[in-house]
Amino acid sequence: MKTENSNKLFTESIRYFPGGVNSPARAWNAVSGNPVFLENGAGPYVWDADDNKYIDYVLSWGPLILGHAASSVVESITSSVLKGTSFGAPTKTENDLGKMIIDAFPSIDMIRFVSSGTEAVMSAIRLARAHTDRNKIIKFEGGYHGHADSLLVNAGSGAATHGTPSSSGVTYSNANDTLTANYNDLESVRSLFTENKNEIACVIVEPIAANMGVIPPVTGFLEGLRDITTSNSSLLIFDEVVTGFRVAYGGAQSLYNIKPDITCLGKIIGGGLPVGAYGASHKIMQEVSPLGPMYQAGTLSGNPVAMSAGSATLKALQMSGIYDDLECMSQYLEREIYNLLTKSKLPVKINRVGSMMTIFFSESEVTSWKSASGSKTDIFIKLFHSMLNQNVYLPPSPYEAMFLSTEHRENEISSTIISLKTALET
Ligand code: HOZ
Repeated sequence: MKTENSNKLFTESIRYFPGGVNSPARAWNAVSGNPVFLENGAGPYVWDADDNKYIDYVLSWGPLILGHAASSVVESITSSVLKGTSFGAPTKTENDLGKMIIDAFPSIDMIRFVSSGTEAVMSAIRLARAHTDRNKIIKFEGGYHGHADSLLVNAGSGAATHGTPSSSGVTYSNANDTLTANYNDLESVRSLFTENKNEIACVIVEPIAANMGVIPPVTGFLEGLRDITTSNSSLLIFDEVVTGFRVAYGGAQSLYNIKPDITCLGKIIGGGLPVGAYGASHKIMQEVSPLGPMYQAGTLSGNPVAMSAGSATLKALQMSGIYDDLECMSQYLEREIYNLLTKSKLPVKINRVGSMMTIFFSESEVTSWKSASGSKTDIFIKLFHSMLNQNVYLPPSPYEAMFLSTEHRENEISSTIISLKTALET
């Protein structure tokens, strides 16, 4: 594979940006080697600076559920951009997308658009604190909710320990208000509530973990979180930045039939442009400025071009059968990968919900960060590079989700399988 141009660009970019990138996962530290620089995307494919063509299973880390440069999205962006790119004033485009999201999520009566998932989550935490007048929050080990200070906290070794910052620049007082429990372990949540009676503002959870690889909730986990938070007058926040409109039109909450108090969205609702949002009941959203005392603002919030990309994407997703079709293709890919890897005697567990999945090289089931981090990452790294050489672009980390779009058809899946066969033989 030719990589001359990508390498040249990387040599230049490390002079401009820390690690040569504007978001760390792109630097390929988890798989080593230089990242490829992408130039074009169309449907399920991307092309790099050396004109190598790949089947793309990253899809901008999730937003591109319709594939790259979907014509309805491009047309909508184009017609919006011709009318002006930003006003810093209300527009009809916000109403249109806002209504579509509120119709799709029964737990949301009102919504506030922001410009990224990080912003959505950071604001949702502030809202939970404002509403409950409490400071502490619970997150889960291995759960990633963007890079706001209070969420960049590691669990350490016990479920009931106070957090330690997992980034320099995060203060201990900030970390001390963030308690960490174990994903899929209700007992660890209950103990934190017992030890911090009447102090916990909220529990924030990815209802299907997607940032330690894909880890679905075990039966009863989300129901348990709902019960524990309700009985402690604490709020339940679902971070559906990845899962919203991905695993079902109404997100993971419709799939598992649980109503959180606050929902965070991002990725798909921006159709590939920068958008985030948080929404809740009327009662909770009354806290948000200018209605209430919780301040949060942004010049580019509800940007008309981004709103139009989101609306076009959601409109396309309303087409009947789309999620069944995604499920069918994803199931086919999972089955074929599983058969090939087990035939090669590799220890494999594939976690999949709809069109997002992670291949873990592990003997045991992967249900938490502990089991995810115990998987054999060296096998994944080798596979990542072999697949890249066969023109398949997997997420450059063993702890990320691979995504399918509506454009990943039999043709792409069977090419992926052929590539995997070759990768396993070499
Ligand atoms: N936080 C993203 C992965 N879950 C990576 C974002 C990026 O590098 O674009």
